[in-house]
Amino acid sequence: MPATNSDIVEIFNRMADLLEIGGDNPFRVRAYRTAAWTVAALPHNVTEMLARGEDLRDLPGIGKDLAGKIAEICRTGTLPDLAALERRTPAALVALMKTAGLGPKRIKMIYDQLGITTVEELHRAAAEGRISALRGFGQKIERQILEGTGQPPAAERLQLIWAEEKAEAIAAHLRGFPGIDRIMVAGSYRRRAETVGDLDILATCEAPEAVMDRFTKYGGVSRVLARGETRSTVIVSPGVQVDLRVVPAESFGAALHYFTGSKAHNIAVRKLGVRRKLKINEYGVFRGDERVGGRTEEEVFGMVGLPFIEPELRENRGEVEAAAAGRLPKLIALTDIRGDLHAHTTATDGRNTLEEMAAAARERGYEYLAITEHSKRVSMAHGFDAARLAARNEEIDRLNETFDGFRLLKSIEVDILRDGSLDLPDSILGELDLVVASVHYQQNLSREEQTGRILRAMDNPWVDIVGHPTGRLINERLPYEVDMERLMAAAAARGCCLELNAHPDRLDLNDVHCKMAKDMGVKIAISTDSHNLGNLEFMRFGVGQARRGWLEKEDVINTRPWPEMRKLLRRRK
Ligand code: DGT
Ligand code: CA
Ligand code: CA
Ligand code: ZN
Repeated sequence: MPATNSDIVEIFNRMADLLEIGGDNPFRVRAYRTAAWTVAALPHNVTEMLARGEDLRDLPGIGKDLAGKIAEICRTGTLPDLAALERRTPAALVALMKTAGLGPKRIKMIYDQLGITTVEELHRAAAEGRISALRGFGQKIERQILEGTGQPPAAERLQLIWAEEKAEAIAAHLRGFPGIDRIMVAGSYRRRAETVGDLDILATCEAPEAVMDRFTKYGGVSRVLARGETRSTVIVSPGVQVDLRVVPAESFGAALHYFTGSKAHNIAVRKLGVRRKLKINEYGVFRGDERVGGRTEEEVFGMVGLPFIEPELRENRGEVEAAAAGRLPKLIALTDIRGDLHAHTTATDGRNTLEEMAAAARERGYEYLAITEHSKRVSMAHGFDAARLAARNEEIDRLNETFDGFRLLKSIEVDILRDGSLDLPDSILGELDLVVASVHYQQNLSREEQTGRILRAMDNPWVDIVGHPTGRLINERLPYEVDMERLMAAAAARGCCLELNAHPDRLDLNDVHCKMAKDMGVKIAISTDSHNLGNLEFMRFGVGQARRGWLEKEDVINTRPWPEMRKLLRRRK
């Protein structure tokens, strides 16, 4: 069974967690995390790289030992070291770490000193004040446990990037099969939801039997749950369910509409049908017993008097009404993007040099790329002080001389300090092309404090964009407490933009916030937060999220050529 990159990432992260809980050497722990990060950011499938004879030791942070382990995972799908570690660690602790939002170090202490192994026990201990009594644990963590344990996602959903890797691999496996007509991945995946519960694939073909055979024999399948003539369900590692349904060509549009969902959207469309005495289901559109449509989705929409509604909008958040009124947004497309406004290089915590990042951006056809290194407060990332920033600016000026139709923008991702002041003086920020300001530390302030902090940062006239405005990490960290309504009202009043961070771990702003920004007149920058040149690809996730948030080309600043975008920046107003 060929391993995917996500398998490797998962195994390495799990190794790191378990080693950390076990109190292992921190360097070894970090080595696994770094390797997981490296693999996660690779634009290519590792199994294929190995098949081409590439040496994994050329990758950053991967030595002989880890390269051997990756090869082993690719060969067998598992790692014996992990199985051994799992036998030594209470499984409940690992689960606890995920649900409680605490790191492995703290979990280990809680386990060692209080013997806690379940979320319920943790909650009880926090309520009884036994957590804050531990050395190194404050009231804040106790409060966080009490407020947080109800919230984190119970069943972990697959992030869109990994769902995409699985979906595309399976679809390609099926497409290559003779007799297959059409393959479409429907469900939340087609709606570009930030996480996906399971994959729903539809096919039309001549010989359903043979296709089911092909599907259940796909190399990544770890279990076949059901195998029927027109429907099969399998599990592919790591525990992702995939449904394949074969439907007749005359039902394809109806089935595609039905299985793309969302359920709430389907219900709203079906209601319109009822008014016209039409029955709409996954087999077609019917008047009495007569099929009157369903070959295409356009036909389904058309029968109820609607134009085609893009999948990303199908959440029953007003799209049916907007479609009926002829007021659907003309959604932004990936090809509208002219540049990227958030990127790091080797000068701080990125993996590629300034020159390499510029070359990759130009190769994508971009007209500009903003280089936004961290500022000095983010010491872990070797953030810039004023002197290093000045030297970098000169370097950018020199490089820009050599480009035609492309420019690097002089920028910084300046840290918003605890009190809302910025990590670099105004005189320095004023010299740049644009400034992104982000919160990185003290993410657990009260709602009042956190909102006040970001509002104060926005008072600074040199802040053009607020980066990853809620700080959430999907499946990992909840957003910080912040009054988004006040933040957006302030952004609108000041002409400050908000970022839609396109990194698949972040997607921050989320879809609902994007729509809110549009409605409140706040402009958005869609940026990848690239830490290597492969990350520039993440733009597609940002655009997907933007489309879910009803954004049009005009709502997003980096759809404009630099001279025009520049005029939109707050510093030019
Ligand atoms: P997921 O998998 O949790 O990320 O979300 P979806 O939207 O892919 O949901 P899923 O896989 O349960 O079902 C796929 C689609 O099938 C769903 O979006 C709408 C449709 N569907 C499922 N159950 C029902 C239902 O009871 N009524 C209607 N109208 N549609 C349904
Ligand atoms: Ca699904
Ligand atoms: Ca499903
Ligand atoms: Zn960044």
